[in-house]
Amino acid sequence: MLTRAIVRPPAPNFAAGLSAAGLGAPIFGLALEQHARYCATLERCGLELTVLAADADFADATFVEDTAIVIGDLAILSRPGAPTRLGEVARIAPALEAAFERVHAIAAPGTLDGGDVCQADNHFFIGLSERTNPAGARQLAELLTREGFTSTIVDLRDVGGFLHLKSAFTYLGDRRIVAIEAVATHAALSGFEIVRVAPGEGYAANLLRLNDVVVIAAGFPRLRAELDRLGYAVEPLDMSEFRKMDGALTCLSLRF
Ligand code: CIR
Repeated sequence: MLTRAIVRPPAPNFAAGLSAAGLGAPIFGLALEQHARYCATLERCGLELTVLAADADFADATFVEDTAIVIGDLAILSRPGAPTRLGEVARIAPALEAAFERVHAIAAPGTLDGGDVCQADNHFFIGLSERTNPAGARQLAELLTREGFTSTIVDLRDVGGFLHLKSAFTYLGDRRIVAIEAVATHAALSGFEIVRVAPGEGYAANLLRLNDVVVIAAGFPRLRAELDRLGYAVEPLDMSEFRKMDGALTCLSLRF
C-alpha cells in the first residue's frame, strides 16, 4: 500500500531541461496545470504529498523519480548520469532524510537514474542506459541483495528510442508488465505476463499503479481498452507538456 509521495512542480525555466523528444517547447502554464492534476490524482489514490519548492537551478528537477530509489524505510540517493542533473540529489536529500530512517547513496564512478529502476514486488529490474552505467547498476544490485531483494540488470542500450528502462516497461502489478513491442520478448521479463503496448502507443508503457488505480497517459485508446478489459480502474492524465521534455508519469514522483 502506497501512502506517501514526494513531488516538485516544474520551475519557469522547465523548457531549458534536457530533451530529445523533438515535440517543441513545453507551455509552462499548461505544465503547471498538468502537474497540479497529477498531484490531485495521487491524493485521490490515498497518497499524502510532500510538495517541494520548484527549483529553477535545475530545469529537470520536476522529474524527482530520477534522484532516488525508495523502498520501505530505505532511500537510496541516485547519481544521475546527466551532468546537469547531478546537483538535484543534494536538493532532495533533506526531504528524503526527513522521511526515511535509512539513507544510502550510489557513489562515483557509478551513475544511476531512478527512471532506470523498476520494482516488481520483491524483484527489481535495473536498466543500463545512457544515464545508468554498469558500476551504478552493480552498486544498486548489491544493496538490494543485502536488503533481501532480487534484481536483474537489463541492458537495453541497443534497443534505443527511449531514455530510461521505465520508458520501455513498467510493472502493472499482479505479475503483469506493460511493455513496448521492442522489449516484450526480452528474456529478463520471462516469468511475467506481458501486456504489449500497441505500435504508436509506446509512450503509454510508462504507467503508474497507485494502490487500486492504474494511471495512464491520456490519448492511448488501445492500452486503455486492454486495461479496462483486464478489469483495472484506469485514470488517464494529460502528460503532453512533460512528454515534450522526455518525461512520463512515473518520473514526476517518488512513491512509498
Ligand atoms: C531528462 O532528460 O533527464 C529529463 N528531461 C527527463 C527525465 C525523465 N525521467 C524519467 O523518465 N524518470
